[in-house]
Amino acid sequence: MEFRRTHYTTQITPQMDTQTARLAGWVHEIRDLGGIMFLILRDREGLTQVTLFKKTIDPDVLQIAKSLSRESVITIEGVVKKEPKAPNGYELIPTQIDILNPAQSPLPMDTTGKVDAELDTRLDNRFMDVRRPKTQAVFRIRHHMLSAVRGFLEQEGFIEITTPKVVATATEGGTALFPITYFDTEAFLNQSPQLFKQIMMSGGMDRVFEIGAIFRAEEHDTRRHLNEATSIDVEASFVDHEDVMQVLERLVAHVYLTVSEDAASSLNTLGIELNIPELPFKRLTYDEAIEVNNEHSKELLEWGDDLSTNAEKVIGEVIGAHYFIKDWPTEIKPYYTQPYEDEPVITKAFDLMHPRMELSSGAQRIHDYDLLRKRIQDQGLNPDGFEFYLKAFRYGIPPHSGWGLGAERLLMTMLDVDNIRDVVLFPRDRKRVSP
Ligand code: AMO
Repeated sequence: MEFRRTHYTTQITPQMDTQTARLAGWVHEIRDLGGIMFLILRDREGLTQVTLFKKTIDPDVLQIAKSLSRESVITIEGVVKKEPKAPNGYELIPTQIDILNPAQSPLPMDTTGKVDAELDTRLDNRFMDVRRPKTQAVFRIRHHMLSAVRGFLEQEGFIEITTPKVVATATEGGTALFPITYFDTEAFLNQSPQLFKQIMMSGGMDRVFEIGAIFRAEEHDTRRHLNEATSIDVEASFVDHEDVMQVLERLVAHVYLTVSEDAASSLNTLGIELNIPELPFKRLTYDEAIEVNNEHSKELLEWGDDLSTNAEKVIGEVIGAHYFIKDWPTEIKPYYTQPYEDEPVITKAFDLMHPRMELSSGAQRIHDYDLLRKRIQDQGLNPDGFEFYLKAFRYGIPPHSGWGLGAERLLMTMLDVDNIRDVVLFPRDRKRVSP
């Protein structure tokens, strides 16, 4: 039996009335109503109603149809019939059904969306969960989102790089590392491509980006943290933090617009209409953010405090749209951020916020070797471990700036998804390393 993709129809329209079509896919549902039987076939384009009139159908075809179990993989050849009452305005009257691979029963979970499954059941059976049109829509949108990111950055002159995920040192002081055994030495899973993307600025690559995994060994169990996340990282030379903030806000707006056009049918499956964020995003200084919090919240913050989850929520509600918080206290931002020359207690760092959560952090970076070495020491880190990085600062590195944007957070806020695990195929969290 042949089953090459080219042999099958991918899109049937009512205009194909009376023509022969061949479909390949999964048995989504079977409804036997006595004189008539409906078989709903699911393929990458969606659902097709296959109608078997028991009086006129070939008995062999009927027998196969009756033997089908849900989620079996089949091919169907039949005649397209315009039928205004069918979901897509047509139905298929089968002349042949072949079973390519029967599915066992009972199924580990329902694929029709009629029976709700717990998140854990869905994640344990992700292969089957992705067969659900709504789940699949999320991952199709994720594809379009990443493709829009690549398209935008390429247009802006950025070059895509890939950097090691197995490393010898921590990048982001403050967040925990996953140690691994690397032959006869200890290594770690990288928390961020930060050091490598900065080294590339010394390499004269000027504008680079990476879309890759970052690993954070924090033990949180929240709806917006993963232990393995996807970061969209950007670094550019001869620009300051304000310049890369503009790149970032334009990227976000571009992604929303492109996804709304390119992923229209998946958005439709989810019943979502995207509102394209308006530019420019509001910019609050850290001081203003603290003020907004203290005006609207019972949990008061003092200068120098990091913003709590509650503060993010309070400020997010007041602003009601994407916004930046910039000019942070130097002490609570990583060693590589550039303090203001005239007021070094404040640094040229920013966060991009969605009303629900932080989406991105970035900064102008220190490019002066001595200052960078000192800042590493000030934060209680040993500069010797950073020699491979510091070396790139001794032989001519331009002023540069960049940011890291959480791909999952961008997607979950765009689609108003509650739990970050719903926008990752195989999430890694405190309790889950499989599948
Ligand atoms: P930061 O640590 O703020 O900055 O990370 C950048 C963005 O990555 C996402 N993110 C996460 N998403 C899900 N689960 C996590 N555990 C998680 N950790 C981070 C967030 C966050 O805003 N090197 C800097 C970036 C830079 O300055 O270029 C960095 O890693 O959306």
